[in-house]
Parts: sequence; C-alpha cells; structure tokens
Amino acid sequence: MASSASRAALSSIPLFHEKLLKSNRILAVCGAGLSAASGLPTFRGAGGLWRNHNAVDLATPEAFDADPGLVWLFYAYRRHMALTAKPNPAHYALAELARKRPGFKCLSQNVDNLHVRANHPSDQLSLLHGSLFTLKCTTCSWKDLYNIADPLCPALAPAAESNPDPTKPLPLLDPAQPLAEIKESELPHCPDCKTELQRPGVVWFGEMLDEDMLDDIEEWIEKEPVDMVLVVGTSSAVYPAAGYAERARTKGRTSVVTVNLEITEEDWGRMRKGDFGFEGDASLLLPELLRPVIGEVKGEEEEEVEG
Ligand code: BV8
Ligand code: ZN
Repeated sequence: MASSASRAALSSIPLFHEKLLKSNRILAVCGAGLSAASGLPTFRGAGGLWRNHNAVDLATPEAFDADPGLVWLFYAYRRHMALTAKPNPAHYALAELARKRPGFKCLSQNVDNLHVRANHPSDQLSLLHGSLFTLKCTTCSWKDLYNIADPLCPALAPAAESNPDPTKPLPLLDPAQPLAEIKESELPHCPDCKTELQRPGVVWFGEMLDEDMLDDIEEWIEKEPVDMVLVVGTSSAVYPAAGYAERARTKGRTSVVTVNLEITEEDWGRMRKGDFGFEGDASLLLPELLRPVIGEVKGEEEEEVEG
C-alpha cells in the first residue's frame, strides 16, 4: 500500500515533468477513456451495453456469423458517432509529443480514427485493434482502407439518423423498439468475390492482431530501454494491449504513468517507485502533463484525411 508520502510523489507533476524532460524513449498505451471527452462512450461506461447487448459479445466473429445485420448496425452506429466526434486536446497532445520526440510510439486500442484526424504521425502510431473506417471481405483479401460512407448502405440508414427527440433515447438504441429485420442480401458484399459479406476492419475477440504490427512493436521495445510508458484511459483488461506497460518496463529505469479518470487503491498499490498516477480527464491532464515538451496544445486544426 503506497504511503501518503509516496502517494504524493506518485502524483507530483513537478517530479513527473523532471522525468519527462529526461525521457526520449516513450511508449503510450491508450484506450477508450482517451476519446471519452470527444463524446464517445467507453466499453466499461455507457458504451458497454448496446441495445442490451454487451459490446464485447457483439465484437466477435461468432456474433457476426449469427446475426450480421445486428453486428453491422452496431458498427454502423459507432462509425456514425466517430465521424460526428472530433479529436480532443489529448489526441493533439500525443500527436505533438510524437513530433517533438522521435523516440515516442503510441499504441492505441481505439478504432475511432481520432488519432489520425489529430494528425498523429502514422509511423509513430499503432492501431492495435484496427479501424471502424477500414472495410474488408470476410473471406478473400479484399480491403478498403478508408471508407467513411455514412450510411454505408440503405439497410444501415437507421444507424446514421440523428435523434429526432433528444429527450428520448435514439430509437435504434432503445431495446424496447424492435429493429427492422436486415436480410444478408441488403448488407455490403465484397466487390471482388461478390458472394461474401464485407465486415468492419477491426480485430474481434479471439482474432489475432496484425502480425507485422506486433513484430514491429516487439522490435521497438527490444531496441533500447524505455524511459516512460503512458497508460491513458484504459482499464487494461484486454490482451495483448494490457501487457505492454509491464513488458516495456526496465526496473529502475522506466516510469509507468497511469492517466485515468479513476485510479483504484489497487492500482496505486501496484505502482513502483518512480511511477506516477494522475486521476482525471485525459483531455485536461495530458496537455498539462506534456506541456514542458509540447508547449500549448493548439488542437482543432484538423487535416483532411486522405484515403
Ligand atoms: C488475441 C476492437 C490471439 C473491436 C477490441 C490473456 C489473458 C486473458 C485473455 C486473453 C489473453 N490473451 C488473449 C486473450 C483473449 C482476449 C482478451 O484479452 N480477453 C479479455 C476480455 C480478458 N484477447 C483477444 O481476443 C485478442 N486476440 O489475443 O488473439 C488469441 C486468441 C484467443 C486466445 C488466445 C490468443 C483481441 C482483443 C481485441 C478485441 N477487440 N476492439 C471493437 O472495438 O468493437 S477490444 C476493445 O475493448 C477495445 O479496443 C479495448 O481494447 C477494450 C476496451 O478497453 P478500454 O479501451 O480500456 O475501455 P474500457 O471502457 O474498458 O475502459 C475505459 C477506461 O478509461 C476506464 O479505466 C475508465 O476509468 C477510463 N476513463 C473513462 N473516461 C475517461 C477515462 N480516463 C481518462 N479520461 C476520461 N475522460
Ligand atoms: Zn471477397
């Protein structure tokens, strides 16, 4: 149990800034909490349930096989939400850190494309679980790397509707409102093999992450000791993402820094000397924590994302 003295050291911004200014090799592991301030629900928060379906259950090949219409509505809704959302100062702060620190690498579990829209240098960004805006064939190698059609097809139009009456839940989200049946023939099919369905280019539970990306991350971690790991807005419950912070730790050298709205006693208890914990909204904390290196976060100058 971290004593109050050590708790003070663990959450001291001046001590953190001192370490940051000496840190060249920095890894970030980000989760849904990073995009919360952009209005996107987290998995553990409001986003955990979608029409009384557990989001984690819908993010599986089994769910897609069982009811591709339902799963496509789920993803079409998240595409719509992510398209209407904007990157927040935390996304811009990480992007600026990448420009100021060539030794910075950002691993994100988020599929909302907000890092990319915040102009995060692509060679310093690994999207561990893919993107809502990549489409691929369920069977052949056809892929559309960047598709922002909203709705994606007429059958998925309910997912792109804005809420007629904000006092009521969006009909699509109201489990009491039956969903129009979507026939497989109405869903997007692969333009190459014609017969197979398209699916969202995200990594579902039970599916392997991209091998080349995993090798690239391993190589980066192995190359030299890591000075700092920023663990931002994640419940660290999904692997392999949840294993990288400790994987990158070199005893006595690496500071693991937790930035989260909620840091549990258990989390504090797990921290080691030299680690840090900052409790609060990532979009407010990251610009302040990274200021000595990135200066004032300008934000909002969103670049047109080419396909
Ligand atoms: C795989 C894409 C090979 C789709 C996602 C080892 C041990 C145990 C299990 C496993 C293991 N290895 C593999 C597994 C199985 C599984 C797994 O980890 N299961 C878990 C549930 C135990 N892993 C896999 O299946 C992976 N594949 O390993 O393949 C294999 C296969 C089978 C068996 C062995 C090996 C694939 C995992 C990827 C799944 N796809 N997303 C989609 O998005 O629809 S995961 C998805 O859920 C997200 O991408 C993310 O990873 C996760 C949600 O977590 P978070 O992002 O952290 O969000 P959460 O809501 O949980 O937490 C938000 C946090 O933010 C909270 O802490 C909150 O306090 C904080 N917060 C909130 N607001 C703010 C904030 N913080 C700051 N500011 C705020 N404003
Ligand atoms: Zn195909």
